[in-house]
Amino acid sequence: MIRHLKSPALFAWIDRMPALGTPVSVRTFEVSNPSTGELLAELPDMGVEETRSAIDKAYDAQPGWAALTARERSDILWRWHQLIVDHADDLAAILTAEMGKPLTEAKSEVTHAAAYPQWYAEEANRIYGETISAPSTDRRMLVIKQPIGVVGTITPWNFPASMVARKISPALAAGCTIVLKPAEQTPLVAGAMFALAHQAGFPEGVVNRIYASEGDAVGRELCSNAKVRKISFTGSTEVGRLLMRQCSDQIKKVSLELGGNAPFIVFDDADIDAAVDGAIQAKFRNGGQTCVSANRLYVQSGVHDEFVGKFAEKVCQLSVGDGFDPCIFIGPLIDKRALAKIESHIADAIAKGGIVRCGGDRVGMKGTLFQPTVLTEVSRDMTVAQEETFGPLAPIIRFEDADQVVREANDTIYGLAAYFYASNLKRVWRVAEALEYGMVGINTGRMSSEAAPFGGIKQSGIGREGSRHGLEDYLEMKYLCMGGI
Ligand code: TXE
Repeated sequence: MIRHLKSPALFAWIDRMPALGTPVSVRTFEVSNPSTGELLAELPDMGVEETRSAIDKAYDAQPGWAALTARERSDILWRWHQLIVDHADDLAAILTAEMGKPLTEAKSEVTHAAAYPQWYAEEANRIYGETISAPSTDRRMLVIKQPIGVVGTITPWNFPASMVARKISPALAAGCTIVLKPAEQTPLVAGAMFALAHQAGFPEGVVNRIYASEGDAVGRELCSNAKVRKISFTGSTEVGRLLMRQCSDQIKKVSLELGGNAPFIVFDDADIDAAVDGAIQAKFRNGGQTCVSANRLYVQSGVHDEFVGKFAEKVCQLSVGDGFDPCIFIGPLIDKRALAKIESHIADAIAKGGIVRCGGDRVGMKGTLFQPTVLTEVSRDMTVAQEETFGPLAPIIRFEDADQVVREANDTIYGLAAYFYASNLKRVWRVAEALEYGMVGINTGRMSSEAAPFGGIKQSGIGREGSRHGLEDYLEMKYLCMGGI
């Protein structure tokens, strides 16, 4: 069913599905390979009842999990990390089969995923409170940190392994228990990661999952059930807004990692070859289907033609195809809707004067393969400059004025990631500080790391994932004051 799987046992949990959720829905949904359309698995389509039952289990298990020592929680996270590393090849093969990304990219995603339980196994031992100098001698005042409780998490399809690890590792390290619903397009690698978590020894009820063909019913239950104390979501801004509204009745905490519209600015003092390579990384990694994908490439007039020439030449050589083909750089788009979106962005740009420098078409009629595409003469009124394309399309906008370009780059509802290439130190500092984004890549097209706080401002989200800041998002602060001393 899935090619190149060394250990089919990693897939065996699918056969055991009926035993995992109670009660089990009689409805099912299909998971297929977006490159070929091949059916990979059929999973039970769970709903409100199964979600409620998973929440109950997580709720009952939470006090016991929080009562373990940090070292005990850490040891289990370490084992999970090691199991992910040991099964990296198989996890990558499952990921490529259901999502389509090239196998080498899938492998590096799994390695990245494994880094989160490792990082938070260490961080679990560093949850500190504080003591406060009391204003009177008969008092003692301090702050302690405690786990929030049950966390409901919903993950997307674009990084189906690392999103699971990035969300649940800090929650588990903090002493929270979780209920997770992976994206309907990519539940298989998430299921395999859970099978390994089970093997690692998380106690019954600590890690719970729900498989569903859509997010609406499960999401509503997670938001409205009072036993869930926090929602952590990665996906579209539209669904993030909806979840926030649904959480408002109970003032439930939310962490949201939503859409972006990342500018990638090349100033005239940049190293152009480095900027070309950085732009290829920032634009075409994961076929452009990342929330930090360079969505608008601004290139200063003096270096515009040189940049466009070198960039288009390299982009034309990026091969597209089945993720299992070792020669390809870009896999398929996730579905037909994504294909329609990229085509409509290109058509709109051409109608308004945009020029296709390379690509611009589908590859074959089966599946959802699309050529890596470079558009020039792009202007701000084009949809491609306003909306996240989420595909292998690089629109290039020429600019003259360095101050004006920063204002334009900031003129969006989003604020997740921005990139720029420059060498003048004064410019580097000024631009880095002026960009209204949660993350800024300076002379690099790649910046995700378990050691760094990932997240956005404005309508790109709330909260941070990764680093010590990611752990704080799963802890409540409690002030203790003792009198009569
Ligand atoms: O996202 P959705 P989609 C952006 C990107 C992309 C667009 C649409 O621009 O083109 O969103 O992608 C669950 N209640 N990003 O449609 O719908 C769903 O089941 C609760 C950015 O895939 O937000 C899945 O698990 N949950 C991004 C998850 O939300 C609901 C990653 C994401 O699906 C729900 C993906 C509901 N009503 C897309 N509706 C990023 N930030 O990296 C859906 N879901």
